[in-house]
This record gives sequence, C-alpha cells and structure tokens, in this order.
Amino acid sequence: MSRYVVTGGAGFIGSAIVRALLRAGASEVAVIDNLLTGHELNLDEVRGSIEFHRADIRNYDEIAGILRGADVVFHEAAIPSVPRSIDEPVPSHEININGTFNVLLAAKAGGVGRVVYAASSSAYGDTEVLPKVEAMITRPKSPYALQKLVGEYYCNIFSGVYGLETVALRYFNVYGPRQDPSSPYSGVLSIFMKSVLERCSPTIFGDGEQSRDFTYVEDVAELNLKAARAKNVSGNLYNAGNGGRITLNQAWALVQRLSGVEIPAKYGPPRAGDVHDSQADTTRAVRDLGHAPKFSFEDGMRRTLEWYRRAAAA
Ligand code: UD2
Repeated sequence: MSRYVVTGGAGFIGSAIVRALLRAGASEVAVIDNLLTGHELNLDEVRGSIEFHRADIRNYDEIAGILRGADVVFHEAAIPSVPRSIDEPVPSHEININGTFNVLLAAKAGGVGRVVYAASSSAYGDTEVLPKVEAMITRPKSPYALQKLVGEYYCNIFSGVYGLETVALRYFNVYGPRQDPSSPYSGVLSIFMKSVLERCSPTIFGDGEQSRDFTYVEDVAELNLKAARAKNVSGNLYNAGNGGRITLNQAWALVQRLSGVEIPAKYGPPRAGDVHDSQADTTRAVRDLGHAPKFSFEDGMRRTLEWYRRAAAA
C-alpha cells in the first residue's frame, strides 16, 4: 500500500492531484496546507478519505513527520504569481525557496521514494524561439520565476548528490475548476470567468496579444501521477503543457462566446516581469512520461465555465 503526500493539497492544483490519486485507487493520501492560498472547501467531497494537516512548509518540524516514509510527495505548496512576488518578495522567497528546501530535506531524511515538484514555465522568460524546450537557457524575469527555478535545481541536486528521486514538471498556465478568482494575483482565466459571471470588464495588461499555453488542471494532475510512476527519470525536468498557444484577446473572445455575455475588455499598461509568449514543446514529457493531454482549450474552458456557474449558484 502506497502513502502519498500532497503539499499545497488544499490548493487548486494540489486538490486536483488528491482527487486523481483517489480515483486511481490510492488509500493513503495526506495533505499538508497552511491555507494561505488554499481552501479546505477544495477538499470537501474527499475529506473523509484523506488525512489533512494544517502545517507550513517553512517549518521543518511541522512537516518532517508527515513526509516520513511516503512513497511519493507531490510538492505543490507555493505562493504563485509573478506580480505577487514583485510586491511581496519576502514571503514568496521564504515559501518558494526555503519551503521547497525543507520539503526536500524532510523527504531525504524520511526516506521518501520520490518527490514530484511543481516547477513553472516562467523559468524560461522570453525565449527567441517557440515552442520552449527543456534544454533552452533559462532567463527568469521575476522573483517568482527565479524561485521556482531554484526549486528545480535543488530537486536535481538532491537527486544527484543524495540519491533522492525527484521529477520536476514545468507547469504552463494551469486553469480549470476551483482556481480562486478573488485576488488581483489570480490566474487570468479565473478572472475572465468571474468577469462574465459578474458582467464586468476584465482588465487586460498590455495589448492582449501576449500568448500562453493554457493547460487544463486534470491533464496536469494526470501527468503528476505518470511522473510518480515513470522509471529512470530521476533528476529530470519536463514541460507540463499542451503545446498550443492562445492570446489573451482570443481567450477573452472565447469566454464571451461560451458564456453568451458580450463586454469589451479594458486595457491597462503591461505588467512588470510578464513573459510575452509561452508555448511548451511536450516531446520529452510524451516520450518519457507518456504525457497525453486530453482537453482542448475550448473543452477545458467549457467545463471551467460550467463549474464557475454552478459554484456561483450554490
Ligand atoms: C506564470 C507562469 C505559469 C504559472 C503562473 C503561476 C509564465 C508564462 N507562466 O503565469 O506557468 O507558474 O505564473 O502564477 O510565466 N493578465 C491580465 N489581466 C489580469 C491578470 C493577468 O491581462 O487581470 C495577464 C498577465 O499580464 C499575463 C497573462 O494575463 O500576460 C497571464 O497572467 P497570469 O497571472 O494568469 O499568469 P502568468 O502568465 O504570470
């Protein structure tokens, strides 16, 4: 019987991994979350099937015992957001770098089988060529991008130096049900969903021609499970994206079409630290991990909109 730990398991992506594990038959799933950006509500329907620990990855002693003996730790706990890391660099640094270091130390000390780490596509920065391939030189443009990149390097070092198995997945703009739209730092598609439900204009930073490889959360959760099982991948890094590229203007047009609500977006100045274009080359993840994203952007957005509508009506 395998024991799984999901740090940040009450978050949007972490809770999707928890549900995917349970669907795959896992019987022992523990969640670590300090509820800073996560919500217990995200675990409502699975609460009876998991262990929940309100604990903070900045505190080694709080988490070491929970990680001990786990077969796989999915490390999702983080303060996401490029602009938040610019406005509040200290907590973002402490959680994303020091917290990750603690998780790796505790995993090593506790004999954990493998750590699957939530890395970020922001590490690439602006590359001359698209799609972005893992072998490219990284050019982080924000504290957040650098912090997530440091975590990757630490995973690689713990694998090479201490023999702890690690796999890093560079997430490409994950979206879907349960993404919290309530903060100015929220993911843009969750903000678009909230805008149509409340019938108010979103603000697009820049001219809206920047593009992202938006990736549906269920596809990312499945890839995590595959990364947990794959053989001979320790120390490796993989793009976790779809391989497509959608501009913000296209995304806003789609949200309006799917919802039947027409509102012009407002436009504001471009955001500091913003990457202009992002698109994953998924060759390596497909080859080594069997990555097989199932959701087209339109399918994923349809499901996401349905979820936000139901949540608003509840
Ligand atoms: C970065 C990473 C992503 C993930 C995420 C976590 C890149 C390319 N992607 O996402 O993989 O790690 O950080 O937070 O670095 N925007 C608006 N209006 C809004 C909000 C955002 O126009 O109200 C724009 C924003 O300027 C950007 C795009 O939408 O051009 C996406 O922003 P985001 O905050 O959803 O995600 P991003 O790309 O910073």
